[in-house]
Amino acid sequence: MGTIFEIRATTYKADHHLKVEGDVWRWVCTNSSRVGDCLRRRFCGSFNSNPIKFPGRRWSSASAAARFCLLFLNQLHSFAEVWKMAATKHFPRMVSHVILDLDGTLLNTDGVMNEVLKVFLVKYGKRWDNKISQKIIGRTPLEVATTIVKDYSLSLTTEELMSAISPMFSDQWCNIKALPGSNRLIKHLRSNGVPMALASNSSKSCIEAKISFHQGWNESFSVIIGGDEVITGKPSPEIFLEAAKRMNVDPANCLVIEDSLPGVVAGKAAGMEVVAVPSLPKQAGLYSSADEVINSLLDLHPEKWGLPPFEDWIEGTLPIEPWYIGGPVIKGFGRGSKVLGIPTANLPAENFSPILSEHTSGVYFGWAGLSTRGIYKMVMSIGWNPYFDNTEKTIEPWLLHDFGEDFYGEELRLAIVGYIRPEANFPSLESLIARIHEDGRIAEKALDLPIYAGYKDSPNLKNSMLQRNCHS
Ligand code: ADP
Ligand code: RBF
Ligand code: MG
Repeated sequence: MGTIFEIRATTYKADHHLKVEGDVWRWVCTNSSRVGDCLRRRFCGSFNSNPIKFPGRRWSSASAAARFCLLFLNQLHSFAEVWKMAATKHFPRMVSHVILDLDGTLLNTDGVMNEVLKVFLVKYGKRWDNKISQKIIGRTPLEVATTIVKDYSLSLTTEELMSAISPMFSDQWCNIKALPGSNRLIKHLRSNGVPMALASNSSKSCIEAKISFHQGWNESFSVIIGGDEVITGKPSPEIFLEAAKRMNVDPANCLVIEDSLPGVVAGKAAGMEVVAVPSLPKQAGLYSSADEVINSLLDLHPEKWGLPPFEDWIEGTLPIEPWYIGGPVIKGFGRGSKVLGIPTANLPAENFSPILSEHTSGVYFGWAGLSTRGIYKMVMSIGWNPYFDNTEKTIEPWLLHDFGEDFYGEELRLAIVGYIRPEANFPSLESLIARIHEDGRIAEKALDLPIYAGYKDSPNLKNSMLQRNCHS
């Protein structure tokens, strides 16, 4: 079937078309600008519609063209019943306000929580084993305490547990790190004038204490609301509805960002758009009610929700605060990756588990120093390699150089300077390999950019980091 509907939005740089062929609609853009890519992602879907023709027009920028198309589509939506299905399925609603959860979403609270519970339970002759993590994430402090008392058959009341454990947590608040992408997101929304609320099941005073260790956070939120300020915490929508009310905005115009299942359920019940960022690995499947599930805040694309896009991506890469690891090259999984053309020089992950847990899984790149050979470009994955469904989080650095031999036992030092994408699963080994090669090309090219090239000379690549890792 030919084109039955087309919006043409010509900018000075490119031609944008929203084409509808049969019941398939597609965004077509004549160049590969970032806006073009984002539109293409967004305008893919299908629906049934009657033929409508729209005259071509010229626009001053791609985003003006996009706004025009959206406006037009929204109008059409309100007139034509047929659009309903496509619009709810494929058009995320445009929002104006963002409501963020704190623990596990902006803050890496899990590490501290595990540590405190481990120390506490030992006193009662029990061993913390992470098994109940999924049960307590996103719950109110009272619910968490009740679950622990019950699941560990402790001989104390919920109240006694809470009063014993609270000071242990407060002592640790200064040690809670921001999750990757938190500071970037807060700064971005704030500098673009997008109002933000913080809504957490923990008490308002705890929230304030925790965020006091993070510069600029307190003043970035127009509303901060704790679980003690509502009758029922998440999964009840109450806390989000109250946050919207205090921000003076319709709940339908809010985007919730949440790591926990109760939080996602609460956000949807409040009639809001919800992006889930699960804090436990391999849990994405549980979050089907969310409008989108992302791996980390680094993967958030605000423009999908009508918010200003991040502008820090450069040639398919995102610069990050560099971090450094090093150690002797050990045997990996022995999958014969070399045969596939992607040997990965594995490091003993247990030597730096704290630093590894700080960084979300994904594909990163940077520079690699081999003690006796020199410094090379490097691309790597961190995580559970979904294709192989590993049980351990590992680091898989592929040095972009042909050595023609192994170097097991040699000391390898890495400077990780940028991010490329989340880990993914693939339908075939061929498609995984093709994607890894694409990652390699992206890293190879990006590392010549001044923003990344300088780290090649980092002293961390030349001096032994073994000692430092032991202390970190
Ligand atoms: P393993 O299962 O031990 O990781 P691989 O098939 O992934 O085995 O091969 C990795 C080994 O190959 C590294 O430990 C290293 O000794 C060697 N090697 C050779 N060239 C490279 C390269 N360009 N990048 C990483 N490792 C390489
Ligand atoms: N494994 C996956 O399952 N999914 C990925 O998205 C993925 N991306 C990778 C990207 C790079 C740059 C590298 C070097 C490896 C990646 N891997 C990924 C891991 C790959 O499966 C693994 O290194 C080899 O199978 C060797 O164990
Ligand atoms: Mg390997």
